[in-house]
Amino acid sequence: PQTIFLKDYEAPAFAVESIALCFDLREKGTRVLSTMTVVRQSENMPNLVLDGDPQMDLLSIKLDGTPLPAGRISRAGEQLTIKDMPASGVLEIEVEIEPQNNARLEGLYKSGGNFCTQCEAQGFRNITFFPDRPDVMTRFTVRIEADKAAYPVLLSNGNRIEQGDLGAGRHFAVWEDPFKKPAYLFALVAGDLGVLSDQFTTRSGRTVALHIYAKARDLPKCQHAMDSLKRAMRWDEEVYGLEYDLDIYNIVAVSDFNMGAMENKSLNIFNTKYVLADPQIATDTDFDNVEGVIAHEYFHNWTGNRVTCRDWFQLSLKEGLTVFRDQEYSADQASRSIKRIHDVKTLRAFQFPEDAGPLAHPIRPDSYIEINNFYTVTVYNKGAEVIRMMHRLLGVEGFRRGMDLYFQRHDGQAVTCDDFVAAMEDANGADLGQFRLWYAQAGTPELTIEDHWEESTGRYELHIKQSVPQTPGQTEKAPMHMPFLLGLIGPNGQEMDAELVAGEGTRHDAGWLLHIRQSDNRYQFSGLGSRPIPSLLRGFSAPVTIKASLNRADKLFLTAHDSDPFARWEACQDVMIETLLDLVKAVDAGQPLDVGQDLIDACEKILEDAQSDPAFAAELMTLPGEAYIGQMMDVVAVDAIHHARIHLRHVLAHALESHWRRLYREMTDTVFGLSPEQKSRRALKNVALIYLAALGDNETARTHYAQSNNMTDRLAALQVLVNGSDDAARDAAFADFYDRFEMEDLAIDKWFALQALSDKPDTLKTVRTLRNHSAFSLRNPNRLRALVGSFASGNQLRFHAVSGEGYAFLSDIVKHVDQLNPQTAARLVLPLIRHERYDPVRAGLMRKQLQALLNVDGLSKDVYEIVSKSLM
Ligand code: B3K
Ligand code: ZN
Repeated sequence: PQTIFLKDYEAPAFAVESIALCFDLREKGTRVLSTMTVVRQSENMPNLVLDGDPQMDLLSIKLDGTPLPAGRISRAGEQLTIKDMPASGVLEIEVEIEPQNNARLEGLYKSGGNFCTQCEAQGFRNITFFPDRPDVMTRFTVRIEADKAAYPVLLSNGNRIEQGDLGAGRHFAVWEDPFKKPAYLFALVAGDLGVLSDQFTTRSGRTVALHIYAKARDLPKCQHAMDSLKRAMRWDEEVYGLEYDLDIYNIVAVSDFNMGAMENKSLNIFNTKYVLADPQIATDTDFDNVEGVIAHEYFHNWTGNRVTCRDWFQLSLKEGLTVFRDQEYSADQASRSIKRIHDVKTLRAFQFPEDAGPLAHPIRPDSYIEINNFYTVTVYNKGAEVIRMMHRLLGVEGFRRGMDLYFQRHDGQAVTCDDFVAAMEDANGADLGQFRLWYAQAGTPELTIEDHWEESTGRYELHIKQSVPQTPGQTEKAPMHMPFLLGLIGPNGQEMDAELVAGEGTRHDAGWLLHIRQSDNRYQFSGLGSRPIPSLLRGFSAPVTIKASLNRADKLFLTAHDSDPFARWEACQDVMIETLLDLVKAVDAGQPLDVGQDLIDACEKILEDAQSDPAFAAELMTLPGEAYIGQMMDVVAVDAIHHARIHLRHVLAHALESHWRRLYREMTDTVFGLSPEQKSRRALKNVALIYLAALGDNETARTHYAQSNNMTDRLAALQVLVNGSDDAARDAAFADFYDRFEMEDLAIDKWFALQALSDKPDTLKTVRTLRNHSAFSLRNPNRLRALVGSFASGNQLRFHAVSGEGYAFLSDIVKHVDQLNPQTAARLVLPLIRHERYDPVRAGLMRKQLQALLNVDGLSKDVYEIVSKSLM
């Protein structure tokens, strides 16, 4: 397969002024007629090159009304070349495609009997021949013809300008999008769908009709998405002054979808997982995720659609920025600190390993084989951290000035990450020259921090060294520019007054904002009456790892006293990690396991104060996950990590038993509700449940399940039961759950996932059995992720069983899925690629499966790229 390089970018040779598409939707063989006006942009390129799936059946092609002779066209691979194209002309191309057989879920395909599309990144070329690149923007008019009974709803982008009957049971609709857009934002839906409708009045007084389409039986579950949409529309007006720009906003929920959702202009297509929510089928976390993704896709209307990417290497231009915007939106809805903790956990759990592994790439990659492989946590979440750092460096108002200038300059254009940074610089008179390295260098920077207190002078010095690790293809790294938020805390827990006498930084309401620019940075503070305890990297102000000389007592002091909630949580997690790593060593050495009374005391304090912010206490008391503990080790000690973690939980359960029993009682509400306070109490109650189960108390989980009236509680009980010793209770609960939710795909996904996540020794056997369950399908990405994804990426203990059977199971699934849906197969294979982190036996078994995959005939370039890079 061919590698595409950023350095080879060339502007398009032809522009497309407009395109009219006509879809004749059929059960077998759909015809698409496209009529486009093409205009030459560059004199020295006589040929017009269009992209198109090699499988696509080209029925006819005309230029200015005359069929093109065979000699004028040639087809090779994904390209159709029209030789000696005049300076402008009208091309008419008719193709036949087979959406009914499209298991890749890219282009036009069927889901639940309905037609829908997914065109980002390069799905439009499966629909017709077109310059399928984001810098070719054009005006779309779309006519859809279909059977009226089977597909009463016909949707595309923009406004519906015509509709009517065609006779013979068929009907049509014509949609026109007044905005120019790249082909990746094209969308079409034809189906039998119900609709929930509402409206929104923009601040300039325009009325926008809002519609959420879903299967009729799911409409009652769409209200939360609708409410979220309206809140997001208001938020973007208030925070960025950005209004919606069309009269209609449509969302369609489909159950077969490779990703979460897609921001097609005025016709978002969503995975049902991020639309449907009611307390019976969705957990509190699901509610939050729906709200976040609805907001994300809405925010893309400006950051993505009005201003789009010049080429796919610039993907973070829209994704990093839009993730940052949705994170901030969610932070404004309930708890800012908990949102930050969750976002950092995601970054550490998924992006840090990616950045330290064989697929490490900068947020603006230099090359790719398959662009779908670059919709990564690096491009999205590290991309959002990079935006967040600019927000921090320029301040709220400075950032807003930069955004305003960005839209003023680039509305309607396809631009680059550099254009974004330039707007931020020019609006603020700032120099982000060194900062731009974040776009080019991969790898998570490592900070090593030492401090020095001089009693006699009252001076405190912080010495921060940074190094950026080597990553594939990047051996030389330069130091980066980053904001480092620091607090200096006195013995009474108060922020200390001080003066910065050496080093670059400013006072900030949340502490000191230090600038790190060099490999070696020194900051000196004077005017201190006693040694401060440093609160480091408050709010996680840069996406880095830290090694600091803080001792355990300092960290526990911060756990109790830091006024920055993120730093408090971080200090507590740090002590837990330290404890867990000691326990791992003790397990391995067969020594007695000691937790340390100081940690128990700190936890007791947390539980005593838990009432004031139950969700925060729940976060503090949630132990770091097994995979994250593994990241802290040179070689992942799969089994010892599991034992150490169980042990720590057991100790904290016993030592604090009376608190757990009290909180379990106090946090139980009689009436269910979704207010932030009620969700917060539920979170702590369900953490208490986990600790009570660790006491060997099976009864509480059984009762918890039986009495639950919502999915959050029900799932919490199942999670405990699936790992517990009470097999009868577990089987009864799982059987009850299945019967109760048999018709609810999203709930059944949870049923598959929970069983795959069990720490029981026979989990792989269960997973194999579930693979043959009648409700399992290799064609549905949600189901695959629920069973296979959960097992391979969420169950370190059982997936990494030293027998290698977990690896063999995964590679077999990947091989089968790849023949249907390469994009999803390439994601499923990821848990195999970090073999260098495991002991030689496991690493060898992992490589053996990767090698076997490489030898598969007809392997997709998606899987090929991931697997081959992981073996380099
Ligand atoms: N932009 C889409 C992702 C499309 C995925 C293509 N493989 C979703 C989003 O980030 O909003
Ligand atoms: Zn996005």
